[in-house]
Order: sequence, then C-alpha cells, then structure tokens
Amino acid sequence: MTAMRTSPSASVKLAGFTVAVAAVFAASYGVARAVAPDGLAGRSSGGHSMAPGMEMGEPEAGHGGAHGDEPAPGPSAATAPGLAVADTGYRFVAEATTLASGPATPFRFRIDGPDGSPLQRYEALHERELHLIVVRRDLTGFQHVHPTRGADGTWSITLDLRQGGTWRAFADFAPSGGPTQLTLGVDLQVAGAFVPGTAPAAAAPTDASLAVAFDRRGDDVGVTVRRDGVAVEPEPYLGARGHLVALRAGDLAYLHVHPQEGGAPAVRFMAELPTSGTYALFFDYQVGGVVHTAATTTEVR
Ligand SMILES: [Cu+2]
Repeated sequence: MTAMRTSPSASVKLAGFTVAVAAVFAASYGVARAVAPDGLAGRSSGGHSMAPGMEMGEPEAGHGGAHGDEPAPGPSAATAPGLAVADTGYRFVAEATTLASGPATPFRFRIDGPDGSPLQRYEALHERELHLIVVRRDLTGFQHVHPTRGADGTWSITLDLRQGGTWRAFADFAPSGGPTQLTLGVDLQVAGAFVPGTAPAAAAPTDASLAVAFDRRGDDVGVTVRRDGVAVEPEPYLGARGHLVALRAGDLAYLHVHPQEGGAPAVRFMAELPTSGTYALFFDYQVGGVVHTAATTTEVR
C-alpha cells in the first residue's frame, strides 16, 4: 500500500485536535494527562483554541465533527479516540489493508512516528507496549490481542478473520516522549461472504459454567463474573482484574475506560460515553488461567 504523508498544516491541526481531546478528558476525569511531547506541544499551542468543537472542521480529523463555530455540548464528536488513522504525527500503517479470510490470517503493521520512521520506543500500558483491538464494523468478531514487535519496529500477529467484511483495527499505545495514550484505527477489507451480525457477538464462551453480568449507572460500569451462579473475582490479567473496551455503534469511536478500585468481586470501571447512542462493551477477563471475553450493549439517552 502507499504510505501517505500528513501535510504540515494537517499535522498542526491534528495536534491541536489532540490538545482538545486531552483537555476534555482531563477535565472529565480530574486526572493529569500529558498532552504531547515538547516539540508537538509547541506546535499545537500556537493560537489553537483549547475548546472542543473549534478549529476541528477538517474532514480528516473525524467525519461529522464540528458544525460551524458552535462549540458542541460536551466533547466534540471529532474528538473521540479511534476515529483517526493518524494523530499528533503518529500514523497507523498496515502493511496490507486487504486481507484473506481465515482463522489465522497474518497481519503486519507499524506505527510511524513524527519523524516518519517506525516507532521503536513505547511506554507500557497495562503491561504491554501495544494493544490491538480488532472488530468487524457490525461489532462482531471482537479480538483483543498483543502483537510481537520486530527489530525494525514492525508488529505482527495472526487474526481470526473467518468472516468477510470490513473490520476495524485499533492500536492502543503510548509512544515514549509522546501522548499519554493514543488510539489509532484503520479499516481492513476481508474477502469472503458477508452476513451482517447482531452486535455485539463475543466469541462463544469457552467455559459454559461462566456467566457475566454488566451493570451501568451513568459513567460507572460494574461487571460481575459468576461461575456456576457464584460470583468470583477474576484473576489478575495484564495488571488488572479485567479490561473493558467501549465502542460506539455507528462510527466505532473507541472510548477510553478507566479501572476503579473496590466493589470486589465485581470489577468496576469509569467509562465516559460522551453522546447519546448505543455502545458495545467488551470485557476481557481471566478465570482458571484462561482469558475470556464477554460483551453487551448499552443505550445512553
Ligand atoms: Cu491488551
């Protein structure tokens, strides 16, 4: 495929766009979030508004974003993570975006940094340098995997792409010296018959004795795992009792979710679901040494 370069003007706008994201999320969560490396922060602070919805009309920055000069109530639609293939100088470059269907299809990609070369230095997030989430655009076939990085910075993994259709791959990572967390997404076209599914469909339970219940109250999401009807606390997996991914139906915006303390044996998260609509929640957890995925949908009104 052709490696496209981000033009300087687009880079500046995208950098400003990320400042707005960070500002909104920092305000929401009341936590400090680093914005960008020094060079990027310098570029992005030159006269760019911190307010969401301003100066974000570039179609590349997420479709259906700001309307005119009216700041959106809450985060701008264009500021949701996962909608862009490139942001703040970092770019998700798939070696191929058309893939054969199959249970173990090789997938290779790299993250190009602001200097245009493959990123080699990452800060660990939940004990991994990079988390790859892959889901078909109808929100079926969810996979959360951890590719291997080669010496040249290329990541490789095999994906379960038995079903044809358009899949979305999200790379969730923290570049050393860069933003605290970045989620870039790229579409993958998988050959084969396509029958739309009903979202979300997780993999068939590998253990029929397990059941998972989701309980969302506002931003608060509690997940209870039961084995043979008895609540159990999941085993530590990647430094937590479970990992939750929230995707917005319609555009697959990838909402960052933060683990919360307490509530055991339930596992609790704060999930900022910024707009009305339907969201798919995918919960990865480990019981009996095996990682399982549970899924549900939730409506925000
Ligand atoms: Cu992961």
